[in-house]
Amino acid sequence: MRTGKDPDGLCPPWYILGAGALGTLIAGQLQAQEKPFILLSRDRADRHRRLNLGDRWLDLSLQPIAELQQGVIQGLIVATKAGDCSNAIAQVSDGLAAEAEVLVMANGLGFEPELASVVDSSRLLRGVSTAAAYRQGSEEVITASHGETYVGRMGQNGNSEDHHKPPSLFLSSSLCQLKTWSWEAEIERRIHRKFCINCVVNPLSAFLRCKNGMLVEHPDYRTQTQDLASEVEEVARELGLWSGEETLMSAVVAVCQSTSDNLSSTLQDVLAGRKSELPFLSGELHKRAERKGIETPQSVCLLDKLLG
Ligand code: KPL
Repeated sequence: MRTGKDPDGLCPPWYILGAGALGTLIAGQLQAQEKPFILLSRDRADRHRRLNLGDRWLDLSLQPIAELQQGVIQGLIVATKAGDCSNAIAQVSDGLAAEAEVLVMANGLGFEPELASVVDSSRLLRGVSTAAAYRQGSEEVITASHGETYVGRMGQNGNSEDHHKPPSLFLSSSLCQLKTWSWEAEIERRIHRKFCINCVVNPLSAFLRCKNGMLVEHPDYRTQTQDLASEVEEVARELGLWSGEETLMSAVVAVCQSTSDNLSSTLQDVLAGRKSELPFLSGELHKRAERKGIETPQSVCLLDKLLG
């Protein structure tokens, strides 16, 4: 079942693993621009998503993983949480063609070693997106912002030259053609930047149970956002994750304003009683800081309150 059209019939579909908010939004972006895709579901009974694009609804069909044929996947987009990527990829490993490209969209850092055990680094791509969407009930996804999505290669086996290899023809004729998507040779820098922003927005919005915009609009919340951003920025500069003149707070303000109606992915997880990505955000920041003898009291306090 190919759910996106392909007028030329030339491009193989991208298979999307993880039919949550981001996976469904990516499927919608592909469908809106007539690029072929297949949105996968883990559960045979889970067959349908409705995506609100602001001005219209899109109906999307899901294909159960159990119905995947061997070796059909040329391109896989993994839109699961950081801690679930490796298991999710392992579940479709029979479906992956030998040369398949695997694009991992997860937020956070610290899950890369586990990923390396299921995907060869030469086929691994990383994506960073400022797109935002949230789920409404079990089938509906509401787009809060189409944002910008960047895709690139991490250096392989410590070889920093590898990330300068250009995108494959498949990638440049499909995902890189989407309006809000682009190729990024320096993807690691973008991953670090998003990590720092998520280390502020995600735990705090989950703790305060507020939409992203409130973090900078509500005076008391803005003070707490500023305090946490100062802590994260100081550590991130020491760890080489944040550089340049821009303050983390100004980047956080920009993201909160452009996704003001969104519930952060961590708040969505907390409200739904799901495991969140916090161990790969504030948890990972704290781990790295601790190794350097730096304290992160606000992040640790939020982790204690949110993870118990
Ligand atoms: O990445 C996000 C998330 O919620 O995980 C942001 C950009 C903060 C959007 O909500």
